Amino acid sequence: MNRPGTVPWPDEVARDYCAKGYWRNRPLGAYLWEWADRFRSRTAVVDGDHRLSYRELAERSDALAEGLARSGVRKGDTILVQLPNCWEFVVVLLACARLGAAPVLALMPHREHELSYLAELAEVAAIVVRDEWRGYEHQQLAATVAADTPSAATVMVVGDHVYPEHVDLRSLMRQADEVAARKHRLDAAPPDPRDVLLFLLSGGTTGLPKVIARTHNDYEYNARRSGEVCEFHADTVYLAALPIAHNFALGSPGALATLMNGGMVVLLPSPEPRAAFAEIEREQVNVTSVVPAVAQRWLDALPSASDDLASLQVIQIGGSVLPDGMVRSLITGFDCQVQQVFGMAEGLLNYTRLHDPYDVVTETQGRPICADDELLVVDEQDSPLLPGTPGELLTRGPYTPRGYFAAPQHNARAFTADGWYRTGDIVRITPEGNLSVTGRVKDQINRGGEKIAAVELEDLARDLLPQVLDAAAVAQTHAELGEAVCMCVVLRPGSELSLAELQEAFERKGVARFKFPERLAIFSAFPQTAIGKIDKKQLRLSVDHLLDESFAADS
Ligand code: OOB
Repeated sequence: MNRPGTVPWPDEVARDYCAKGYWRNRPLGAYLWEWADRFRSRTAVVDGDHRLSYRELAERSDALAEGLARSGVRKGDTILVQLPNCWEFVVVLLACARLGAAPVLALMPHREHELSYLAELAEVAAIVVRDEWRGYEHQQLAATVAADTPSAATVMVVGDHVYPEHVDLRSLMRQADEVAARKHRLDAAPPDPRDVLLFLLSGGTTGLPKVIARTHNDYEYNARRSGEVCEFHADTVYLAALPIAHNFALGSPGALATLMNGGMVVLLPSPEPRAAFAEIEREQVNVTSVVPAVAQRWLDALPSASDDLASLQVIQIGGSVLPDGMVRSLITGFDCQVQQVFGMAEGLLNYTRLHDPYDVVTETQGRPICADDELLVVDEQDSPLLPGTPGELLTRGPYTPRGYFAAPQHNARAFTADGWYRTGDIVRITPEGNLSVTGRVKDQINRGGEKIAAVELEDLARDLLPQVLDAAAVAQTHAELGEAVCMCVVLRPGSELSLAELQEAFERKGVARFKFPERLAIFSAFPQTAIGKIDKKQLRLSVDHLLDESFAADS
């Protein structure tokens, strides 16, 4: 079964992935009761003082699956989900998997601009949100988005203050009786394992975030194989401090591989070091994943921390380029092993292995998880380069879909005719087969691991501010985040613009805050390349140079 808008793997390739055992042709929900029967009263999920055993997780997920169905959500439907790291997130995800409804995993900072676009693109049947989060009324936001969505989505809310016209999601999870009969009913109508399990968001390089349809088959393999490579087991205690709506903490190996192995998932709503360290001690966490910006905050907080962090055995780090020496600092600072991870929501995952030599762990971003992950390093004309030469990485494989959801025009550029995904990353492959990420060709800003398409910001600046003649968003080197957004503009003659005005315009439009430009640079004209395009390399250099000068002036 193929949903409209998805791009399936060719039949013969799919058959090969099944024959090789990568794809097991079972929906993810089919595993839920297997876990429950094997791991029973062991704790599956910890969220503050709330603990769910494996059995409770299965019972609640089934209850919610039927509750969703009673509220009008059907197999094959799509749901927009915007939840922080909380136990309800896990139940919603598994309930959707049982029912065969696919969640689009939005991030907490997303606002009307992003959510309306996603709701319309995916024609969602429901929108699941928290009532309120960090002082922001998500329930109100969801109501606004639902009212604008042609598919007339039902709003479903997790929280204590659910409006009467909305569905109280927690109450749907609370049907304790009828466990066996309900299980039987859901088992009798399983979703097709080739159908979409969930939709992940890509930072993308054009317009708003692209949506990636991950199937039951491919994402189950993504998590299972990652768990094997990272040696997850029944005593794994995984701290999800990064958003689990993101592929890294969700399934690479993340929360899902922990559950597959009978371990315990500890959820935290933020990676803030004090809370994270306290939780590591309290729950005896032994593995976690961070992006470099978070790792730096943890390293900075370490000298003044009094928590006992001895349980922590492995820190996985990835999502953006690491500053020199960071892996070494983590190994010594936390007295633990480090794994570098170079992954993407589009699929391909690379890890350094726990038994790799020190140099491989500190200097490379590891190697793929599957023998059938195909890698090609090419030049600007798509010609393969000699081994060891840096170039753009193209990839295909059993968990790298062949196209973005409902984006045929973009797919024509982002994928080759024979299905290779253009990662936009510049890599070098060592003789031992490890990858080293040396740069990128995609026009993106990687703000502490959050990817932002430059074009999206440029379109916003031009559309929202009449005084902007031309706009170019570039990454500006940032001490903590690695990169931050700098908006370069050329203004109409005689007009003015301040950073505050620019940010206010973004705020009014309902753009996620992490995309707000943190710096404004006004140019009389942009530098151009030989073929007349804006020379972003040059712009980036001049922006960083301006910054250096202002630092010099300050000191
Ligand atoms: C992860 O996924 P996404 O989809 O947010 O971002 C993917 C992109 C990559 O194409 C690359 O540009 C960058 O993020 N990236 C890295 C990196 N890991 C990701 N750049 C340099 N070094 C690394 N180690 O970011 C993601 C997904 C699953 C696991 C880990 C990260």
